[in-house]
Amino acid sequence: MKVSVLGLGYIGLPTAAMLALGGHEVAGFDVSPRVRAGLRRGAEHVADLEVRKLAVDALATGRLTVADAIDRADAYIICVPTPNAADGRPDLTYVHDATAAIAPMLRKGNLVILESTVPPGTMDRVVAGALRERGVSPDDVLLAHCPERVIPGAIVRELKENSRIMGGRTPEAARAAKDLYASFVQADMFETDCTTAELVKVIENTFRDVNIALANELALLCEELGIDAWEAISLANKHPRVNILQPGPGVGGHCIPIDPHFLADANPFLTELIQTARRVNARMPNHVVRRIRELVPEAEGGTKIALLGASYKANVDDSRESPTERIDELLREHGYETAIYDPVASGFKRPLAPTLESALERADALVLVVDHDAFRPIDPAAVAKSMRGRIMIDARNLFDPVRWERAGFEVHTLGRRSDAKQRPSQMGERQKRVTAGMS
Ligand code: SAJ
Repeated sequence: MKVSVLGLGYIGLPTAAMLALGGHEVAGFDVSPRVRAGLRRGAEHVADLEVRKLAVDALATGRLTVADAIDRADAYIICVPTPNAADGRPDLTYVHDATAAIAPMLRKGNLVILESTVPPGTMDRVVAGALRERGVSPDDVLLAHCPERVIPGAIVRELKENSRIMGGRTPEAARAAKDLYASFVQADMFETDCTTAELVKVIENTFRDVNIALANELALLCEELGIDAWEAISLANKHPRVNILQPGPGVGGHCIPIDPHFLADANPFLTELIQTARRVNARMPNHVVRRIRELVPEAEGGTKIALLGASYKANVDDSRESPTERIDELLREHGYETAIYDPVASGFKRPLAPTLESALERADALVLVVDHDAFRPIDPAAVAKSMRGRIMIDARNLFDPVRWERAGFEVHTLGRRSDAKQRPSQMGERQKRVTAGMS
């Protein structure tokens, strides 16, 4: 089959490569000349080395080509971003424009697949709508929504091994999409309608956001109660039907903090739990900063905090919506000097420290924000030599507290505080009344 893939980002590129390796003739197009040029130079701009190798292998077959314009094909796959606009509502401009761009090329019976995550109803309103605007009847083509499910960090494996939801505007469209993806998906592919597929994708990420919010709320509560949240959650997870995720300094990335808004936006009155979870997670950077301020009160100036990690999660380079960005912003608003070290991240809004030592120099406290594997071997004795202060705050429970204490550090971990009973309660009067009313 001749396939055109629009958008060669973290989903479009590996999908195009998989299809080419599976025997299809694939023309990949991206609006960014930088991306097209990078691909032609051996995908050197791709940080994920497995994806880079997959792309290089596919290009070597000659069946994957990088196109400077959208070409006619039998099937079109749209993999473009769906960010949140400034008003917090989903921005579907890229989806609309990509559909409008292929409209003049479409012939009867062509397959058009949208992979991007979108609010329920988008296939009907935006995709079919854009075709109608360009004089193409959506009934003349096969429209399907096949939302991506891969997790950054394991994209190549998950593309093959994860089951998929194939949402067709008609059953024929779902089947056609399934036949195309059968060239690389080794797991089940479930056929449904477009709108259900749209909802399912957003439910998946919302489930994760709500689960992490529970972990974060428990971490805050455990800090109040003087209980170790990490131990408590891991013991609760010994129950065969409990699986709580991990607390942390916030929920970042371009999916989980955004997709729940697609549901909340559909009906703000029926999505209280979803919105609360979003608020709990969005406030975690403030909590981390509150703990830093308790431990290292900002002096007249010159109080320096070293932050470890800038990407949105462990072992990925992507820094979009990274909790570090908010923590750094808040610290600087409070007058702290900050330095951020991350050997993995790219595209962070501020310049990063070139070395760990330069970030630690004169630092009064060290805060671990991202649990990269590259941070595990850090030697606390060497850190102590570079720093001015002896405070280490671990927001991911990565470091061994005993080792750090032995090196002379005062260790603090998110979700755990040994001084809970001695310090005045953090609960405000209103919170106390609410709690009293509950008992
Ligand atoms: N996080 C925690 N605690 C946890 C797990 C994650 O605080 O226990 C934080 C991470 O540090 C990160 C954020 O949540 O800041 C999101 O990371 P993630 O690993 O949970 O998810 P993503 O955004 O990398 O990928 C998700 C995946 N969705 C689900 O697992 C339901 C992936 O399968 C999707 O394809 C992807 O979103 C997407 O593109 O939609």
